[in-house]
Amino acid sequence: MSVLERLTSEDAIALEDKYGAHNYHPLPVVLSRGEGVYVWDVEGKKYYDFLSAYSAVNQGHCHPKIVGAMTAQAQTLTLTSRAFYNDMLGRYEKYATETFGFDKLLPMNTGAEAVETALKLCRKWAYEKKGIPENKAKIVVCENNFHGRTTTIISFSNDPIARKNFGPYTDGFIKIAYDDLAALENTLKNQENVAGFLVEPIQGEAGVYVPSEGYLRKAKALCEQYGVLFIADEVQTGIARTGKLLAIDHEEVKADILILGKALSGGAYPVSAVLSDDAIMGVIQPGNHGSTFGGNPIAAAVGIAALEVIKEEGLAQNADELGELFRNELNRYIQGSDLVTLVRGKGLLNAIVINDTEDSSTAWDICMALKENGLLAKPTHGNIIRFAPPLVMNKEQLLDCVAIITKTLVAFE
Ligand code: IF1
Repeated sequence: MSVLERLTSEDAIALEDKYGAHNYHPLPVVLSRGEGVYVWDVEGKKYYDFLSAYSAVNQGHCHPKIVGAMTAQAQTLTLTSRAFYNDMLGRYEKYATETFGFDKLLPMNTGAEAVETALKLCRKWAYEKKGIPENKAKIVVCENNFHGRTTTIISFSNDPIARKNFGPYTDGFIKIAYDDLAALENTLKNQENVAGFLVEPIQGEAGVYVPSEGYLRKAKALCEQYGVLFIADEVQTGIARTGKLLAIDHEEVKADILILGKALSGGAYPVSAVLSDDAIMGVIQPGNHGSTFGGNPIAAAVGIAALEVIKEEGLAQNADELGELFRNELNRYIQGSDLVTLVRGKGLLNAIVINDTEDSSTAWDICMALKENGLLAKPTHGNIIRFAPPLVMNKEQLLDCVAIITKTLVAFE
């Protein structure tokens, strides 16, 4: 078989099964094309994408402006490393820091790399600015967090599947309950050497847990009170997904360290970033941190285009309006349902909770039926299905998706 020979779904799945590590259990659909809110499988069946690659494709699949910027740059200069300057990085850094309101940006590639960068930055600031004794810094994190898959990040995960048999683990993290201000205040008051608080503004993987109104604002105030850095992981919730440019914008909170990824590139290329002001980012000196691809010209060109699309197409506003419509429509369905107990979310980051046990296959079975009915979604944990379409969706398409979802759910009632 030639590498580019047309494959059936079955062939493609068999190839991955034989030659690929089994680190995922994908829904049995093999995609070969994407455009806007749609994807097609190798047999040509069309689907609504209701996952958006976990909120990386907020601008829609293969957005012409983003793809255009990427292909133009790819034919000009792809990678210089940071041993030399390039003519795209500074432009991107200026545009992105002005967009999010920070002095400086440290460019990386994946979300986990950006989270690791933020942890290193927080610790270095703690030793050199706050005066915490070296190697004593602690960073507060939340139970049921998801921040990536590196050894340090899974060291503070409580998901046994993500964590077990990857030890020994990195020290220096304190876990507290999410959306619990008393737990945060007690920790900041009683624990020595706390350097930062790392938090997802909405816990995505845990099942789209939206914290209580005011949690983020009061958490930031507690961090200020105790001289601790508020570190917002907006890899999944950022870039207009929740109806504002950032999820913390709903509470007018400015992070001390902001972590971005995924839709920072519209899903076209790995682009992530850590943003902070000079008083914090200034502790990073040449040789302290870096990456071969971090800040490469293609990433810079794609990052600019991806952010311009968000602004030019008013995608935050659209996510806000369509998210409201989606939850209202699903809530109407839930009134008469024994199967679905709850819909929750913000903007176009939503989830439904299925009235079954965590280890039941119901959520998976519903996603398989949704696939047959032309909509792709995947359970997060057990009995929770995340719904996160591209933010370029229009009202007619959303209502079409609501019809598909409710028609599918009815068959399981
Ligand atoms: C997988 C989850 C979502 C993230 C937040 C950092 C990262 C992620 C808030 C790391 C990445 C991805 C990773 C992917 C599936 C997906 C995911 F299910 F894993 F948890 F979205 F919820 N912070 N999330 O959500 O970014 O290094 O992946 O670029 O690993 O299975 P990354």
